[in-house]
Amino acid sequence: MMFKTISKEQIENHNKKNINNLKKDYEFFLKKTKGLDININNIKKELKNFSIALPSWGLGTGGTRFGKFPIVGEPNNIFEKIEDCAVINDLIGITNSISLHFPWDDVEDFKELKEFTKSYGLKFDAVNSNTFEDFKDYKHSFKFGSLTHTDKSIRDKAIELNIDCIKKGEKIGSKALTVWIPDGTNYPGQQDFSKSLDRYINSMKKIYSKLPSSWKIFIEHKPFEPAFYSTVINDWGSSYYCAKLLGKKAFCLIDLGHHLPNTNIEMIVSRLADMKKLGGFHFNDSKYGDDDLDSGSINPFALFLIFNELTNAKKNKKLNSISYMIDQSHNITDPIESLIMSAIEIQRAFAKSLLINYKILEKFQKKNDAIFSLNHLKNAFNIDVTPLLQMIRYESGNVINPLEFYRNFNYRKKKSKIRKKKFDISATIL
Ligand SMILES: [Mn+2]
Repeated sequence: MMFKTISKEQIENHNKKNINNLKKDYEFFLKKTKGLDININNIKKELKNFSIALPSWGLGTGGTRFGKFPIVGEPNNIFEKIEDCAVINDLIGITNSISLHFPWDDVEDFKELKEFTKSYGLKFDAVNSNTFEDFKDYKHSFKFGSLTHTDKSIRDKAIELNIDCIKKGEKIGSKALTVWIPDGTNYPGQQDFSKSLDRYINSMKKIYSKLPSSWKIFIEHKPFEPAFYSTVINDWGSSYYCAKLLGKKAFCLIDLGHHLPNTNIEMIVSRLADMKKLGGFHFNDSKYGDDDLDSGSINPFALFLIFNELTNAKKNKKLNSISYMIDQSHNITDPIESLIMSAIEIQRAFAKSLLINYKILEKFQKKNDAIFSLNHLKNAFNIDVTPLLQMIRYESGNVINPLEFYRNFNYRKKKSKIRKKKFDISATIL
């Protein structure tokens, strides 16, 4: 933590006011977990090593196809977004990396960007390629697809764009490229499913051949939107097939919202972990589809079940190193507040999974005791780990109550005096 915007003193003052209450709550938490046969210091260590990357595109107010509602003091460029990321990380301490999206986050001087980011104690996670829209200077169009386009010259443009992302990523110290393509069809018969997939694989092979040896490539699947009849990489099966064909550096990325309602995502997590092809996550939550709602805001139990699979796979030595990233759109909130809450919700689900005793669970499973198996999971899920997470933040020099601190800090108001106004219409103060 570099504490450039928030001073250490401000954090200490906040913590001084809250530490006595926290100590009482933490005592209670320790009492509650006493009978669980867990090592709290090991759990703390695991939680302190856990980090989640923030999405650069989640720092500005998002929007829907219906419009955007700006707020005062919102960031105008990637440098200002990094300032905002640093505020989040200074408060919660578990988000020290940022995932960029190109060409959205293009800058003239990547060295300057890297240095600037480092000066805030932050680094870069996977870079993302955007082949889902056309930009002004394009002489081609991705309207009918990118890596799978029927026209080779357009496929070449999409390949080039992805290779360009790798080059930019190398300049900023990134180690992975996430590829999500919008390619697919809106009408039956519009494309040949099989030929589209062949074109995807051939295009991806060309990108893969340009990956530096220490890099990974993540394949992100999605069943619909903007193509509403079919997508080329529609599910984890297609994603796994392509990752397997490409080679050792290719992995599958699970975006929670990229599944049809009620899909058993935790089971997909387990399968991909077993197959050694689970590479990363885009966390968010959804009620209907790719809603990009805040992580854990709709179904925290489902999030917990995902971490149950991850923790179990790790215990069984089946888990690769995973890139944890957030992918959300914040339409009516201050993105900083949404991201603080979301990162903590993800950390919370992970923490609860660490309270599961897999030896006990296995005993119930062997006896086919459905109720006590479920009850064992529910017990872990129902324990309030808030004091544990607060204590970790306190011990790491972060803030006991980050949302409360941030509200009182008046960050947006302060920034509105420095940052130039992006919109003519009056922006709201949250
Ligand atoms: Mn995503």
